Amino acid sequence: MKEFYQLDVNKVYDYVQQELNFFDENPDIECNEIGDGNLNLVFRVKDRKSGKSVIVKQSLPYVRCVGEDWPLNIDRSKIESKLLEMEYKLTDGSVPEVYKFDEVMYTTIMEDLSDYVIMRTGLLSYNQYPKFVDQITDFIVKTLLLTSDIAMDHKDKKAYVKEFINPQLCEITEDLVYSEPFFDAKRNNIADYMKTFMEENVWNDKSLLMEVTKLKFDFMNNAQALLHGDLHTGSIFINQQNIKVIDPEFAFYGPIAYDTGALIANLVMNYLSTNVRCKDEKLKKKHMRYLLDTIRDVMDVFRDKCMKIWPDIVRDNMACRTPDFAKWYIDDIFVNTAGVTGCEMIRRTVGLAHVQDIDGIEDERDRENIRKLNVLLAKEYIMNRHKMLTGKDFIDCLVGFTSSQHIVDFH
Ligand code: SR1
Ligand code: MG
Repeated sequence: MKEFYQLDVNKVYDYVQQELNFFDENPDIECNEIGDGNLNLVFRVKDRKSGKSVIVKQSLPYVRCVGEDWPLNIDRSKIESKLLEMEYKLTDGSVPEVYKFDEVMYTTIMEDLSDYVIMRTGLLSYNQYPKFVDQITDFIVKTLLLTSDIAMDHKDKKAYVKEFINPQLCEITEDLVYSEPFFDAKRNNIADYMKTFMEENVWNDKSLLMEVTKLKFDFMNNAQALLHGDLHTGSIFINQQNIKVIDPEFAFYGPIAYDTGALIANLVMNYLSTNVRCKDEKLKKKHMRYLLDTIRDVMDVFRDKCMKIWPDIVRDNMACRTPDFAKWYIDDIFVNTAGVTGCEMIRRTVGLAHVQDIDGIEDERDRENIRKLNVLLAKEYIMNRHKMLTGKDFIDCLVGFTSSQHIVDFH
C-alpha cells in the first residue's frame, strides 16, 4: 500500500513518472527545489530534451519556515488543489492547471510556469505589467463575487462554506496578521529599534487596537466569498500576457476585503520600497507612478466590473429588489480593504513573515525609516478606512502621507 514520504530532488522524478507517466523515454531530467514559501516543498522536474516540465508541490506536516515544532495539518493541500481546479474553470485558466492531486502523498502535480515570474520579483526589478489591472480584477470578480450569496444559491454556497472550512490556516492568519503584530508576541520578527516605536505608536494605541479587533472579527465571521486567502504579489505569477494566481492553501469563506487588502498592501509596500531603493530618478518616478495608477485602477475597475455584472448575476431575492444595495455592498468592501491593507502592512514589518520589498532594502537607515513609515501609513489606512471609497482615496492617502513624512528621518 502506498504511504506518505517526503520528496526530495532525488525522488521526485520517479514519483512523477509513477503517478503520471508524464515524460518521454530516455529523458534528460533536471530536478530542482524551487520553493521559498513558508509552508511547503516545491519542485520543478524538467526534461531538457523535450522541454516538458511539471511542478510538484508537497505539503509537509509542519510549517517549513519554522520546523517540526509547529505542526500543521497536511489536508490543506486538498483544499488548495480543489480550489485550483474550481478557479481554473471560473477564470479561464488564471491559475495553474492541476494534473493530479495525490491524497496519500499530499502532493499536487501541476502546470509549470517557467515563462512567468513572481510578481513581487518583477516589481522589485521595476517591471511594469500593463494588463495586470484588467486580469486581476477579472480574477477577483469571478472568484469572489461569483462565489458569494449575491450570485449563488444560498444552500449551495453554504455547502461550499462547509467544504472549504480551513480552521488551522485561518488560525495562522488570525494570529499572524490580526493579533501578534499588535502586541509584543514571542513569534514576532521585529528589529530591536522597532520595539519602542511599536509600543509608542501601536501597542499602546487603544483606539487602533479596537479597530484591528473589529477587522479580525470581520475576518472570522464574515463568510462572504471563497477567498484565495493569501493574495499578495508573491502569490501571483506574471508575464506581459498573463497572470497565474498560485498557492490558495489559505482558501476559505471570508471577507472579500481580505484578498483585495492583501494585494493593495503589497503594492503599497513596493511603492515605499522603490522610493528608497531605486537610484535612477527617472525610473523611480515612472515605477512609482505605475504603482499608484495600478492601486487606484485595481480598486476602481473592480468596482466598475462588479456594478456591470451585478444585474446579470444577482440571485438574492432582496438584493435584486434593492437598487442601492450593490453600491452599499461594494463600499463596504472598499472600507474593509483599507483596513486589511493596514493590518497586512504592519504584520509584514514586525510580524513573523516579512516581505522582500522591505527586508531587502540594503541601506540600514533607509530600511529603518521605511519600516517606521510603513507602520504609520498602515495606521492611516486602518483609522481612516471609512473614507476610502474610491481608488483615488487609496492613493491620496499614500501620496499625502508619504510626502508629509519624506523629510522625516526617524533617527
Ligand atoms: C507560517 S505561514 C506565514 C505566512 O506565510 C504565508 O504565505 C501566509 O502569508 C502566512 O501568513
Ligand atoms: Mg503562499
